[in-house]
Amino acid sequence: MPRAAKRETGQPARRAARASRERPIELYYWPTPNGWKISIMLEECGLPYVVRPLDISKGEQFSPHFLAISPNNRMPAIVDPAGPGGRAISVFESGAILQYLGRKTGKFYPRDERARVAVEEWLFWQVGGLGPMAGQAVHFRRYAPDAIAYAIARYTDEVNRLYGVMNTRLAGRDYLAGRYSIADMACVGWVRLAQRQGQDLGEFPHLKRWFEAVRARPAVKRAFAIRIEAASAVDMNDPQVRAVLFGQRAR
Ligand SMILES: N[C@@H](CCC(=O)N[C@@H](CS)C(=O)NCC(=O)O)C(=O)O
Repeated sequence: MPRAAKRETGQPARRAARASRERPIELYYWPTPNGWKISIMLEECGLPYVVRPLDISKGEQFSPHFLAISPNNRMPAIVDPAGPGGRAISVFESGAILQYLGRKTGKFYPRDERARVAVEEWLFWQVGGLGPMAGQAVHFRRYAPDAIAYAIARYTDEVNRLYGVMNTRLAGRDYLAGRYSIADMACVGWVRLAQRQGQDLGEFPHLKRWFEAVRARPAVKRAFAIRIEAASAVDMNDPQVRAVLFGQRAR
């Protein structure tokens, strides 16, 4: 769980760290691949934070308080009391949160333009591709009321293609953007659930090696170890849970 902030170098970072020590970042969180991205980054940076569990199975994502922070009714979201100018800021969308924390701390999100472009390519690749496709694969494989063969094949195949892309990318380098970065943090939680997406990591040796290396990191272990008891008890076959999560339309 949250650890004390480490001392940063440079004036703004030191000021931010001092302010952060006083008031932790609030992380609106539920244990899913999107939530893990941010708990991993907070742990990697040693930023103090508090977990605000957001029970998406009960519809807490639709509360006015949360919608003011995250108008898309999705977690993760953060509130940083020591935002720009020393004033609080809220951030939603996991990619935007990772970039914000990377800029705030100067960690895992390089300033050098070429290195930054590489990180952003793989970060956006995850947010626009791997995440949505893996999410649909899991939905049609596990949660759809009928087993629709076409939908299952379409999303399982697409995730398989994406795993292949990562595998090829990782053949010549340790991490997606060369050095360990927010791009790896964005992807690791999805690869953790490969089996549910109908994927066998045995097919992807470079991806498997990367996955083992990332998940062995102490910060990643701590992030994955955060337990939310209520989440373990959610029954995805419960009609009330399904009514909250599935079939959402504009409100
Ligand atoms: N693009 C969003 C996706 C976040 C997302 O899909 N979160 C899911 C859980 S993994 C959620 O909050 N679902 C609530 C709902 O479906 O109402 C991000 O990257 O932050």
